[in-house]
Amino acid sequence: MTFNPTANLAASTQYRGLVNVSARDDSDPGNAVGSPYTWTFTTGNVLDTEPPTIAGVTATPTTQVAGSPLNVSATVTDNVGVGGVWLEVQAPGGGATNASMARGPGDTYFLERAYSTVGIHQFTIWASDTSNLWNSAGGAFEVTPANVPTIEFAPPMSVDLGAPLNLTATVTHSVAIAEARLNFTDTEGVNRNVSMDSQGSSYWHVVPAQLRARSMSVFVWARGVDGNVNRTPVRTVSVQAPAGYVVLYGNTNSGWGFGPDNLSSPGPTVRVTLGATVNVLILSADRAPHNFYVDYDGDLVPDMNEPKTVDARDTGARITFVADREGTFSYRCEYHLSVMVGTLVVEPTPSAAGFPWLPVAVGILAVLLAVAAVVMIRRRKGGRPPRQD
Ligand SMILES: [Cu+2]
Repeated sequence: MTFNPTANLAASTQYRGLVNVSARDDSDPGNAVGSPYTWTFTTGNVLDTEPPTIAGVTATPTTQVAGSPLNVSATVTDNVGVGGVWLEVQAPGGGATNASMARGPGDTYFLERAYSTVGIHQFTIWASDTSNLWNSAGGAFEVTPANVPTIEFAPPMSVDLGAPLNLTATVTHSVAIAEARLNFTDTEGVNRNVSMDSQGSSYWHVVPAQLRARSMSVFVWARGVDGNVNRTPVRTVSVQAPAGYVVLYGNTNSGWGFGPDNLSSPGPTVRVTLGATVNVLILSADRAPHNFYVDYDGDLVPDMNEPKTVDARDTGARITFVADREGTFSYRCEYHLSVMVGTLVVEPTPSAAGFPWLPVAVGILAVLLAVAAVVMIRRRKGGRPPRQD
């Protein structure tokens, strides 16, 4: 009996053959088989020469924003058996990763992960079979910059001592902004992270007035409703005394001082010259209300003609006045008259003090007149025609 399968049998597989009683022998009309005949056989371990087949190579999506998941998959089959499947990815600008792909439905293999490097990524799927025969197939995908909020933030280079600082930013995104925060380290070294107020795409936060002439560091952070976040670089804002101002710090119990750490009672003596324009900035070192006035007449009451600031508390208070009378006076805080007191000395100007402006001026005038007279005499002599008589 000859047995001819209509298709190739698989290797290393047991098969069962069956001849039933309808079978006849070669005679005419043919003798039936006495009883059914069954046998089994196992195919041999043939030499595998076919590597795996890789089809349906797909990157999903083909363009993905940085940091979001991207799936690479393919259908891998083999005439005997698939040994393993790997994904090798070349990052733009160099560097490669190689990782095993997992078995999915049917004959699919996949690897899902996020890529951070922006640009075209070339990849190769490597597949081996159980006979260690290899095949590969290539593809590519693109990673684009993450879709994150845009933050425009340009804080000023400096802010005055005692002045609040309104920091503003414009924050936009392809989807709505969920939150924008201001992170700042104040001049005391305290770091704060506060939610910014907003209207439309405008965001702001008012940083309290600072008492120390130091730098603050600030940056803005924003998050979209899609969860994507962005932040600005750290910027520096220096806190400075306003130009031309005498800065006085006041404290209920310690008096006055030129700095927050050197307060005394009586406070420091302020010296100005007669006729000078005097600019004073006072800062409340204890955040209690204080003011500053010059008690010209010494009656312990700020009078109409005496320079006086509004109250300084969370922000500083300023005043500009002309030192229009010579003498030694007290400056005070009207709420803490005895502790918060100091001396203002209005000194005579150098001219009034001794330099002999009047004699010198008269002398210079006399010299000028003399020179002018000589010049005129010479011109008259030179300009006259020679006499003919
Ligand atoms: Cu006071």
